[in-house]
Amino acid sequence: MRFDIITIFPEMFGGFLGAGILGKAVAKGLLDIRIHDLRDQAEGRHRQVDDRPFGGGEGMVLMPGPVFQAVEAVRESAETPVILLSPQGRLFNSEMARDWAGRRQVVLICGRYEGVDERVGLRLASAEVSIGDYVLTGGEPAAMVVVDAVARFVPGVVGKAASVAHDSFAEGLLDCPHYTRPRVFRGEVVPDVLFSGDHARIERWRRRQALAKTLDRRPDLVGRRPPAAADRCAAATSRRLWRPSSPVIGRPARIEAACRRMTSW
Ligand code: 9D3
Repeated sequence: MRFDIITIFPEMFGGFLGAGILGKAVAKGLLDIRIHDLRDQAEGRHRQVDDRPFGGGEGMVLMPGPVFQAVEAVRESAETPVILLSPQGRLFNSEMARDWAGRRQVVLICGRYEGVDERVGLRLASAEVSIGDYVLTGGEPAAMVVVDAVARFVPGVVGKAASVAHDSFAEGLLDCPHYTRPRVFRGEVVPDVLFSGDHARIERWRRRQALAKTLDRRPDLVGRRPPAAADRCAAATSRRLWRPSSPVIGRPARIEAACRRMTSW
């Protein structure tokens, strides 16, 4: 799969592409990640890619010309998703990552300054995406986040050990706690159940911990996921907050109430 990233700071991507799981995938030829300097598309002696906003105001706006040129020079087909990274975008999520991982090519445009000419988002990009409610200095770190999350869904990029299908967001829950040696660390002990050798009990414990952590920290995730018998069971065995017969989905108010009542399991 091929990524084309359009940026005015190509040097930011060096370390990101050279190391770790992504570096290995690039070396194996599973990913082809190309960085393009927007200034290569600029005209004139000053290689200008930004200008002052019409109507007045602070800062500079990326001009549409160089951005359109850059995208049109790299896109292989009209089907290629063209993603504008911007604070005004829709929130990036796992479904978008999975969708884009199924494409031959994805083009990413990194925003900067006070913004990008509106016609880029309107007529060139197929999606405008933000990675969260915090202000970055530019779209480059956001592009790295998107590439990383998309790449994980490309077959062969992630090994069995970190199996994509079993990952927490795929199941709609946060991960359960993990422990390793030593058994006692600075007075904190590893839960006994993990030494019981009873794999069914350990699985139930992990499931319940994952559910408890999710309800505590990310109740928004619980409302979205499909009902699973195992979770109704786990919930019922811990505090009877939910009866085994009560469907988990479609009742956000009920889930909210359960979350508020629950402090610990
Ligand atoms: C003055 C108003 N600001 C908009 C909130 C201007 C502005 C701030 C930061 C314009 C661009 C940026 C740079 N950020 C991104 O390009 C960006 C971003 C982000 O800041 N947060 C979360 N996701 C993203 S994706 C691209």
